[in-house]
Amino acid sequence: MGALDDTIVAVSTAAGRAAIAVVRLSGPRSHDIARRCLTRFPETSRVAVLSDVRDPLTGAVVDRAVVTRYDAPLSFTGEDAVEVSGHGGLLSPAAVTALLIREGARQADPGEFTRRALLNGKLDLLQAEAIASVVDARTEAARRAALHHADGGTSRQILALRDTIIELEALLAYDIDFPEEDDGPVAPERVERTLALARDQVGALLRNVRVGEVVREGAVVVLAGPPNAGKSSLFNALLGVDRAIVHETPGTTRDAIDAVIEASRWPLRLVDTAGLRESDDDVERTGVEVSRRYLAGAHVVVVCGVTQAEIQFAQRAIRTISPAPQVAVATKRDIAPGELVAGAVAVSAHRREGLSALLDEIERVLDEQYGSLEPDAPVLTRARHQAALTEAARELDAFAAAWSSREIPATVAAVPLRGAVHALEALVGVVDVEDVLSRVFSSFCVGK
Ligand SMILES: Nc1nc2c(ncn2[C@@H]2O[C@H](COP(=O)(O)OP(=O)(O)OP(=O)(O)O)[C@@H](O)[C@H]2O)c(=O)[nH]1
Ligand SMILES: [Mg+2]
Repeated sequence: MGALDDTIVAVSTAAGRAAIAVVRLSGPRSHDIARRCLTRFPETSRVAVLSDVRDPLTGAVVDRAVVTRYDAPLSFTGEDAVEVSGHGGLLSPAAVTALLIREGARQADPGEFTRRALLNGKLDLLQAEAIASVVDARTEAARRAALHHADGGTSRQILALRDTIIELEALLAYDIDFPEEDDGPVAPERVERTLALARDQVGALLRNVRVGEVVREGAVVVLAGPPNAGKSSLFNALLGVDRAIVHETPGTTRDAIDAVIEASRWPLRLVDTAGLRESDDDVERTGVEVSRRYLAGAHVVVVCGVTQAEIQFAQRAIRTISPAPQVAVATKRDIAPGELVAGAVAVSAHRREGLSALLDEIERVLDEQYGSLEPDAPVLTRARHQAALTEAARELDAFAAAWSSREIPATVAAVPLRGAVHALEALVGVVDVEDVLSRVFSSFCVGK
């Protein structure tokens, strides 16, 4: 990763056929370089002008673009910057970029713009990651959670937790400084109260990591049951399009297919699977194996069947494969209307009946498992977040054990608290975390 004193350039929009492509230039020489290659350069910051992009050596016009100038520190990166919004497609943005590189800019590494924003104090690490997450979000809930990070809300909550732990350290330090007083100047209950508060906060954040996975990928909702139960028909009905093949022949579905739908609160990744049964057909057997794998990783299993006996048999069989909570569904209610199946949601894929009742039930089960999804809760989604919070929780546990034994001097007992503070600071990125940065930014897109 280059130094901050060079000027970087990259196409910030996706490659391909498009009306506009934005070429971004950032760094101390960005204005100079752009000025040389443009017939008109904006005179003031944050003002756009229409200009030709022209090769200063040959005089050839490379593109026509709307150019915006940004003066440090009022830019995304905090540096002098220029955005050239020219024609899209594969050739124009590449030609503009090549010209700017020839004139002294350097091709940016993935995420390098955001990295500079971070190093210039425009963002913290959680916010920087959140920007990538907003771009990558595949579910509405993931997008909302990422926006909350990007806005700094999550960072503030984590820093508040860090402050609680620092307060704890301060209480202990006070205790250490005045040991001669009988019970110490700080009531032990006060230390314990603050510790309990910190542990609660870490616990709540850690629980949200589990939710985070679900929010990012969608809760895996596997439709399972015997062949011909109407699973693929239900999958299509819930999706609103015919994706899965439906046929009267049992054993139609061989491969699992999935699709994400937005229910009212949770994003759901519906998976249609092969009907569970012993089969002599190799392909079908492989399909059943795939079903088993999906079942093992399911958050909720929707157990489909036409009769009570069929559903119960499938429920028992699935319980041996998957610990996930089950929602029983009695299918094809249009042809078996009289037959009520106790405890099952009645649906008809053909008539599109019972579908919202089924979605409600799935969401109720998810609420029960993960707590209801609040739009503004700090949802941490990455393995890095989980590792840092687990570390903080472990350090707090270590302190709690040392403190409650009362045999260890407060100075020594307090050591793990520093560890907890460091873990949280690394999470938000307020300390020097060069290696963390490199890992985080390696997954960014170029031009971001
Ligand atoms: N009347 C009625 N028939 C249905 C309904 N849902 C499915 N069927 C019929 O039941 C048969 C099997 O449906 P599928 O959706 O392919 O069943 P499946 O569970 O995916 O079957 P496999 O993939 O073979 O395991 C087809 O002939 C469907 O038209 C329904 O709601 N009402
Ligand atoms: Mg099927």
